[in-house]
Amino acid sequence: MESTSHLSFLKQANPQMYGELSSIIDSGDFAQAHRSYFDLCRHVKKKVNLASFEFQLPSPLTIKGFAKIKNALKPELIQQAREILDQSLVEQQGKAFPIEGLSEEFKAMAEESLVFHKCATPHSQSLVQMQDIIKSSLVSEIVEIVEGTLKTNFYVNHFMLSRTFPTPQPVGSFAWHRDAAPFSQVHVMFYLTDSGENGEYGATELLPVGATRWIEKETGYNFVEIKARVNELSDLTKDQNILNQIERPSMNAGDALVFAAPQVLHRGIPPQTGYRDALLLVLQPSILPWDQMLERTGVSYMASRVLGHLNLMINPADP
Ligand SMILES: O=C(O)CCC(=O)C(=O)O
Ligand SMILES: [Fe+2]
Repeated sequence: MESTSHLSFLKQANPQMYGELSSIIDSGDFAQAHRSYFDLCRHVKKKVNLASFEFQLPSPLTIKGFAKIKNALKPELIQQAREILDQSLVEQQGKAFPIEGLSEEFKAMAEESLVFHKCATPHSQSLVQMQDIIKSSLVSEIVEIVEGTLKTNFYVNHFMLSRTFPTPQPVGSFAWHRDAAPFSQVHVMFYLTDSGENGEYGATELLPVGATRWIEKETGYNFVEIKARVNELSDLTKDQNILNQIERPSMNAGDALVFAAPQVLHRGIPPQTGYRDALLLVLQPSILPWDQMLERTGVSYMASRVLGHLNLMINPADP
């Protein structure tokens, strides 16, 4: 724990809160640790940057839970990311990510999802390039939304490069779900291919945060296990006022979808033909700003986090 860079920064910033957080982490209650850690990040930010958030407009993530940012990733970076994906999938021969060490439930999901949803584990030689891509991808519009929502800094917890093919059986993140992750987790999904006007080449559907809460209250559907996920929300409710709120943003390659994954119901839509390529960044609160963190840590540690859905079991102060 001592070696982790932002935890030692925290120690200087607020020894008392650091002490409290350390003992929670040592107790192994990572869910609680994520909450305390988030509080602490906000506390430090507020002290450093007094009242700078007071004048900000409410974030679209707070109001709706998601936002689309156009042209976040430049064409040459899209191409680079897709080349890394191509290469990685060839090397893995369709095996995608390592599933050893996962719980039985995740193993089952991974195996079922792997049939149509391939996740790359980039070669170590590609990691420098990945770092550059990530650095350029977090444009100011995205940074402002995320920082304005969290009211503190964030860091890139991990990235995932994926290629999704047509399937008659959409499962895992292709059925309706909320990610069972720390509440403050934000996902940024860069489309590397076009979705098509109606999502025919692969898309994402989301339900705004208000309607998601309504579903939770009325039906109890929230962080349901993988096998119990529904493919259609109409299986949960016939209320048109809710169902009409489902959105399927039309995405061009380079556009980004920023969303509060634990707070809004969402699902991937597999393509009808061809395949969908995407780069997902999973963000979490941080003491230091994301670019400083990226500079300090690099991206190699992220390779072991391809299945970041396990984040509740990861020390929030790591790296
Ligand atoms: O593949 C998609 O469009 C959805 C991704 C997703 O569920 C997530 O990033 O949490
Ligand atoms: Fe998700």
